[in-house]
Amino acid sequence: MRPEEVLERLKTQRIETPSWGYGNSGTRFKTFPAPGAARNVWEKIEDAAEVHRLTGIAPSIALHIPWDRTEDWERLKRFAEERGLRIGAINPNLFQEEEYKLGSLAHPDRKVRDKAVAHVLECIEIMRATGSRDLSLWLADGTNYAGQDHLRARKHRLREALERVYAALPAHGRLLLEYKFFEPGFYFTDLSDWGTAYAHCLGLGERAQVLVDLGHHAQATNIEAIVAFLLDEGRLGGFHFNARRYADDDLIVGTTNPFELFCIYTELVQAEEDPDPEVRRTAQEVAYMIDQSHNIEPKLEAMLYSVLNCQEAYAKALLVDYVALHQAQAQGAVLEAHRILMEGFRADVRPLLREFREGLGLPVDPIQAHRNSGYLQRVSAERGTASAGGGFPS
Ligand code: PSV
Ligand code: MN
Ligand code: MN
Repeated sequence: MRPEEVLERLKTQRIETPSWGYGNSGTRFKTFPAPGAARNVWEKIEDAAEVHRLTGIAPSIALHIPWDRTEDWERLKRFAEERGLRIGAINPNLFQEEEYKLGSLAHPDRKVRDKAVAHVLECIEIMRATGSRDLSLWLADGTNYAGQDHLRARKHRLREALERVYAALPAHGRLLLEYKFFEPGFYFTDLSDWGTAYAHCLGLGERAQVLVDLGHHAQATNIEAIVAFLLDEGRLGGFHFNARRYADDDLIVGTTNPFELFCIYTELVQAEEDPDPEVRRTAQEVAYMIDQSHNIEPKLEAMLYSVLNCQEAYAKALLVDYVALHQAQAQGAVLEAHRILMEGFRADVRPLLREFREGLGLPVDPIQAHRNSGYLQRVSAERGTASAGGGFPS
């Protein structure tokens, strides 16, 4: 693709940032409090707006219920809109209540399953008020011991609960089903891989789609192949971008995994240009979201860095000569095909991205602009340093 076309395509890119990335969050060992970290959903929206102001491509924020609370969701929506933001995916929390010891939607006791479904239905009401399209569901459901529960019974309970959730979605709402290969159940996980999530989505209906979190795979899993398959089947709903060395590390996307991120984007670019309109439509509707937990790094810089890494990966993927690539593939020219792909990865897109930002009146170096802006000093003075103790934010 020519550089002018790349610049046009870059204008269409969108990355959603997560509210939980702006508050104090960390590991289960310790959360280090950060001066100026957002203390509530209003401050998280202010921070997300700052990331969007500096990058121009992060116009929405995902919420996590009940970590994010308000009595007035309409007001929150307006508050976001006044700052150029939209409320994005709503994430129910089905893992922090005492009752969920044996699971939530797959729990053996119907009363607990009903409680979990009721919470998700409450989140669907919030979606209506905030105008959110996506309900993003990750379950901590699983077991620790062989024989602890009946695996097929759990599958049936989960499906039944998901059917109740799916039936309650707003007309154009989507259910994004997230899988993770282990944790907190170490013997068995109810939604452990993309195939399980995909099978449930097929059983539910078209608006149930799979969410791919980069941290939720075993080492050496080929995530771009999963992405390609789901795109082709019309079931790739969205991403949770992050980086992992071991498992669900939730580090800044593109730090340890820039090549993985690039390869994922090459699949998306090819799908955006596919002759099949269904594949193109699936690619256009993918929700690109970040799911990171910043503990030792400055939170806004971490988020800026993540968004910019996605932008860089997309720009590189756009530069690949796919016509030549497909020709080489058809000829079985193994290393020529590889070389053509690598031309994109090796391209230095920094001058192009500077041009892109200049063209839109954005700072050419958003991280430096943030450091110079005085934003962190101002919010640190206003918000102070909130105490933080445990792993997950409360
Ligand atoms: C837990 O693994 C997790 O990191 C999932 O990725 C969710 O998306 C996220 O927490 C927020 O609930
Ligand atoms: Mn996730
Ligand atoms: Mn995770």
